[in-house]
Amino acid sequence: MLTRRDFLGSIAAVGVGGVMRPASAGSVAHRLRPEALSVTIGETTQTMLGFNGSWPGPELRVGQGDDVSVQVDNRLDEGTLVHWHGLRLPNRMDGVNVLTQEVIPPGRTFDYRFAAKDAGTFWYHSHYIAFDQVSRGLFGPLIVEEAAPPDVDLDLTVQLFDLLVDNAGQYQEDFPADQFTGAGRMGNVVRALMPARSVQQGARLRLRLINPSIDRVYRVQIGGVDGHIVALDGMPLLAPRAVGEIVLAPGQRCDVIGDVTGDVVLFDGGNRIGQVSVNGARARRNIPLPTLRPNTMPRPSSQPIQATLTLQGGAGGGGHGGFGTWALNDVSGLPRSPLVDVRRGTSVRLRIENATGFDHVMHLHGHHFWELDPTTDAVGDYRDGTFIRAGDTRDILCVLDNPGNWMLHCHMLSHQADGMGTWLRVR
Ligand SMILES: [Cu+2]
Repeated sequence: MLTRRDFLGSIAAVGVGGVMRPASAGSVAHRLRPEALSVTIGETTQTMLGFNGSWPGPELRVGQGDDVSVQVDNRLDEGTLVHWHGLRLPNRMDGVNVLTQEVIPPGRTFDYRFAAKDAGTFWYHSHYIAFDQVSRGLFGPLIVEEAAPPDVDLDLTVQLFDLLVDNAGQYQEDFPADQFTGAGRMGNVVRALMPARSVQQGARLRLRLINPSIDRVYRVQIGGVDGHIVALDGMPLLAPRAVGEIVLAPGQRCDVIGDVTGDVVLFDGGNRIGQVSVNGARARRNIPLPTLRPNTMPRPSSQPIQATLTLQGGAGGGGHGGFGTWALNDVSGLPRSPLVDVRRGTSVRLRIENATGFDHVMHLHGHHFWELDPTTDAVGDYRDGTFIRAGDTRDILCVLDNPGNWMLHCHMLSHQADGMGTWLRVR
């Protein structure tokens, strides 16, 4: 996390006129060094995982259209790799072992290179033994700035994270079997991790909420901000939406822009999990809240091919053909054949039936998709993760326009670890 000094520095850099970016696309090089590090949680110091000496990893910022290169230098004593969550990038840069690359062994590096096509709020994380490595801290925000960012005083990234600690306050290293069979591993320390401590009353604020928790679904309420939701999963909404209770499942993001009316307090299900206090005041802007310009979206066919995915298993669930606790279409883990195998540009309408007694969030790599309204069939939000409650069915529409082998899995990482993953092939 940023230190207080870093935070003050970032305020100075943001200034009144917003973040300055070069007018034309450039190239940005970052390095990420996954490593074990000491983290103080409450009263105790313990060994966790992070990047570049930071827990969680540092916030990477690039500009839309930039050619991005990130060298990952694995200093862990185990393998790892990095997935760029929500980015529409070349398949070989997607950071998924078996499907797109080999695990980066200890002491070795891998160069990720991609163009930052979409502006928005994204994040990066380990995709190897992810339930464990992400739970220990191998994640961080990836912000792609608009060429002309909205005029705000503070652009604040908030990571909603939970940790499971024992009675002595130590991070619980082992994952008992029951953490894989139900709603997942729920931490008992729940925090909104954010670099800012204070903000001026009347300031215009952009909040970028990210849920990197391995299993927890947040029900976020925000006090002290008069604003609206401008983006979900990095993609601007066509029309901004009122901020009520924001349901944020693992992997999902939400951007809010608003004016500060008092201490900014974040709640999860009524419990206070973070605060940015008011310090000083400025006159509120007398211009309307900004919205965001949509990223380029593909055009779906009116006659998509149809496919069905049934989510199965879990404690108390019915039988299925897979070997794990969870299964997708009777297979646990990646099946030999993809769920769909299509030519580039094919539109697919996928019906996802949650036949389990638990909620899930299905995340597709390399693409976004539209959630379809269950009653009117109208095209809804353009996302990379869809939250499906126990017993519900969700139809999504996707233009598979990015060639490669792409994972589709539950982003509750305990579920993924025990069977909930499949893949799509785009030729
Ligand atoms: Cu799940």
